[in-house]
Amino acid sequence: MTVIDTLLGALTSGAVTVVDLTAPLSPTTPILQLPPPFANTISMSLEKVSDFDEDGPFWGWNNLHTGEHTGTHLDAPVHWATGRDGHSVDTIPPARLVGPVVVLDFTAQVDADPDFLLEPSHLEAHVAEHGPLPEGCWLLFRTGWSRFGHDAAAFANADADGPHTPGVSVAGAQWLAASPISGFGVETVGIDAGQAGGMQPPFPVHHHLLGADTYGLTQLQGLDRLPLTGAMLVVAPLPIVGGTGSPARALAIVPA
Ligand code: 23J
Ligand code: MN
Repeated sequence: MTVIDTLLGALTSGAVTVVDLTAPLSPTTPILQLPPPFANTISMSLEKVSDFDEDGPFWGWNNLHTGEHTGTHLDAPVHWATGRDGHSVDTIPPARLVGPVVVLDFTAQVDADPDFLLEPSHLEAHVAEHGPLPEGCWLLFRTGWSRFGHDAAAFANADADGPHTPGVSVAGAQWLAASPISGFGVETVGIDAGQAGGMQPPFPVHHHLLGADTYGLTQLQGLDRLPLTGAMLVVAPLPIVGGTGSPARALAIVPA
């Protein structure tokens, strides 16, 4: 029995299950809306090429129109000024896209304060309780925010000051960039907090993590179906040559 035989046997027997953490990708998938003067990406859409009609009597297919950073997506280092000499999404080593999962559950704190920020003290408390973050893990920030994913206004939670969604402080981002994680995953539209444009540096999670060859993963759902430790993540972005990111499937392998 190889280790793969053991895993496949566990999948067949139900001893492990596959949990899809990916949000549905459609024209109503929420996308980031940066304020003027910044430009924004397009929403996802399908353009019909044929639908079992005169343009293709036995087949249906579409052209796909989308931004790179739409829905559940991976942020590659070249997305940010600090990582622009680093990996684009096609050159990320595949082994970095598979790893152990560590879930940080801050659902209660975010329910009380949508602008909640993860601080080094929260991360240190996690380590004190559960041990050090394993090399190459994917740290997933569970906030409950995915429950707003069907409603773009609720998901953005914006007022005159901009969006109010949870994230990470500047010091927290520095802490994560110095940790051995492969990536940081969130339930929100981006890896930074809604108010992160006003931080110093702006968007500190993008700044520090992408500058440290650590990847971002957004708009996850179903994190409540994961144990805090013990699951494995497989992230599959498209190998867009030179791409700054890609819509991705995120699958967790979870012990039953
Ligand atoms: C560009 C500028 C700011 C942000 C973002 C993109 C994202 O969230 C993203 O999807 O990478 S905050
Ligand atoms: Mn992105």
